[in-house]
Amino acid sequence: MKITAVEAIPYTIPYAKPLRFASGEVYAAEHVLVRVHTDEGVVGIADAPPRPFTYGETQASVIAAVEGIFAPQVVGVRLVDRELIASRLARTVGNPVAKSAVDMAVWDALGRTLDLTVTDLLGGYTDRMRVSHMLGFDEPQAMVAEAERMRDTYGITTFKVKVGRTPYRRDTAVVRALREGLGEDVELYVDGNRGWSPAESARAMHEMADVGLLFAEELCPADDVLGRRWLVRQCDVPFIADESAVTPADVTREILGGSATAVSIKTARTGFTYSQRVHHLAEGLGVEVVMGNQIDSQLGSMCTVAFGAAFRLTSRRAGELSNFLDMSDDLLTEPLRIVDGHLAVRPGAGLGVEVDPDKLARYRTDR
Ligand code: MUC
Ligand code: MG
Repeated sequence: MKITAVEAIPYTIPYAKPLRFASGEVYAAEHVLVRVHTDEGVVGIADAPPRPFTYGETQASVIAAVEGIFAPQVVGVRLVDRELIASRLARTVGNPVAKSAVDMAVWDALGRTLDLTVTDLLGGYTDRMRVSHMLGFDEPQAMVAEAERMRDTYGITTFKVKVGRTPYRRDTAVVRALREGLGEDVELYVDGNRGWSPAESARAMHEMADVGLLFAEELCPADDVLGRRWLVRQCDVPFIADESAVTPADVTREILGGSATAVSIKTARTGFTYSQRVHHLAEGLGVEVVMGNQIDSQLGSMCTVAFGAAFRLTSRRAGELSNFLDMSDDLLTEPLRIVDGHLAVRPGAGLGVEVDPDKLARYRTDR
């Protein structure tokens, strides 16, 4: 089970409904499909969704890092030597999305080789996750209508609301409209993508005190250290670190420094190997975890659910697993299905999903 080659294939699929939030907007999935080949003819797959505004990576930089730096370091290594692979990838700073795709494709190839699901390899706790849907910037009535459609069509009852606009009342009005429109039975939380100052965040949270929020995520810049600690101390819901806690070391600093009280795990940026470390750290520190979405494709969402279902802590809360619904198409042979508000792990080996060669030929941009 030795790695013989690693491919990085760029593709572009437009979004039917673009996602807008405080730090950027996404009109098309300009991602990179990573394939890890072995000497037994097994091919592991994973998706790399570059997010320039969050990590500085682009489609071109992901391809350059995978082909130029990471592939030569992992070719010849056995699939089971995941810690060796992780330590080689860690020689290069940054490039979290490129590294994670290589890491997850290795786990997928290992699962296919051993005829086990990735969830079973990781921890095997359960076989599905509850789904949380992310609502991007729009007018209040449009966001309420989208949430109602998600609830009525897919049974989703947890919503993450993008906030962080100025004036902040634009967003608090949306959150209030969602609570009034959807009632007390839905779970609502907010994500500011660093858009507000600590003081604006505090005022907005104060104004929403009666709305019954589940969490608040990354409302202000993490680098405003004292301001963020001041904000987190007065928050009466867990404060999730997302962009500010990309590595296990970041998580340690944020939590012990009092500038976050919960963690978002995104497999797109910590793969499976480092997501395990973040999970174990969060469990040891006793903080809540949400499986986040990096505006993932179906393959990326499959990675999130495969990891989230593996542990009790990560499957406890609804995971952000539905952004792919806004894409105009996808690469997989069998589309993911959200049923009764849940997304299930695929029973087959590895991630249990296959890329459709015709779709890949249609959307790849390298030939
Ligand atoms: C999120 O949780 O912030 C937006 C930017 C990004 O990197 O992920 C998304 C969702
Ligand atoms: Mg976030």
